[in-house]
Amino acid sequence: MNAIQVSAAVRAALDRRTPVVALESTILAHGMPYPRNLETALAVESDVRAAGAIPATIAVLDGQICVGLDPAQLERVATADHMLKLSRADLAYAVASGRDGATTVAATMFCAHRAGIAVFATGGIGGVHRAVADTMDISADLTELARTPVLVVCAGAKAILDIPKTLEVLETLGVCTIVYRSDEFPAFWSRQSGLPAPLRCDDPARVAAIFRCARELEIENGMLVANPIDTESEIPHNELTTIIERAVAEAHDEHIGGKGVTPWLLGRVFALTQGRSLEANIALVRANARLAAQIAKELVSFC
Ligand code: PSU
Ligand code: MN
Repeated sequence: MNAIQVSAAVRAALDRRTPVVALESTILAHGMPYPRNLETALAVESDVRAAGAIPATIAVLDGQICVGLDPAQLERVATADHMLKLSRADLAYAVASGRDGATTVAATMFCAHRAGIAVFATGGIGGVHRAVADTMDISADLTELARTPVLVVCAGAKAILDIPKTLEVLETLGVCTIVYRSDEFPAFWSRQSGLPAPLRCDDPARVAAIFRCARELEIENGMLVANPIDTESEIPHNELTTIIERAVAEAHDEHIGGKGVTPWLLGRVFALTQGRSLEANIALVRANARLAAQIAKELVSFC
C-alpha cells in the first residue's frame, strides 16, 4: 500500500536537503471561513518560500495522504463541505474508505514524520479543554507531541483552552516547550497568558540545536516552539477574557462536544470579536510559518 503521496516539489526538496516546512489543513477546512482560508493557505506557502524553505501542506484526498498540495488541491480543501477532521485516530479510516479529510496537528505531525519532514508550523495547538473535569476532552495533539519527533511552531495554546492544565500535561508528557523571545507563554490571539515560559530561546539556530540534541539523545518526543503573536496584531488578553467565557458557556448550553468543540468555539470568538480574531489568527500563522522556515534552514545546515 502506498497511502502517502509526497509531491514532486517536496520530494525534490527532501532529496536535495532543501529545508521543508509541513503545514496542516484543519485550520483551513474547519478553522477559518472561505475565502480567507484559501488566501491564508496561499500566503503561508509563499511566506515559507520567501524565507527559503519549501512548504508541504498535508491533507487526505480520495484516501491518499498528500504531502505537498498544489493550488487546486488547496482550493478543494478550503471549499469542500465534506472534509473530515482527521486526528491520528481517524487516519486509517479515511485512507481505507477513500475519503477526503483535513489533518489536525496530531495527524499532520504523524504524516510529516512518515514523510521525513521535521519542522511543522500551525496556529495554535489543541490542549486541555476548560470543561475537562466533565468531558475528559484533552486534544490528541498533546499525546502526539509526546510520541512523534517533529518540531511544532505555534502561537501557544488557544485561549479557549485551560492553558495552565495544558502546560502541565505537556510537562508530564515530557514535551520540551520553548517560548521564542518572550518570558511568558503566549495565548494564541494574545501575547500574554499570565503563565511563565517553561523555557525561552531567542535564536532559530539555538532552537535547531536543541532539536538536534534531542535526536542525538534519542528522546523520541516532539518539541513545541511557542511564537507570541506580534504586538500590532494581538487582541490583548483582558479584552478576550469575557468573550471566551461567554463562548465556552454557550458551547456547554448548546451541547457541543467532541471534534466539533474547537471549530465551534473559534467560530463564536470570530463572531463576538466582529472578525478581529480571524485577522489575528492569519497574522500569527504567517509569522509561525516564517519562523519555522528559519528553524528548518538551520536544521539542514547542521547535518
Ligand atoms: N490552529 C489554528 N486553527 C485551528 C487549529 C490550529 O489557528 O483550527 C486546529 C489544529 O488542527 C488543531 C485543532 O490540531 O485545531 C485542535 O482540535 P482539537 O481541539 O479537536 O484537538
Ligand atoms: Mn477534543
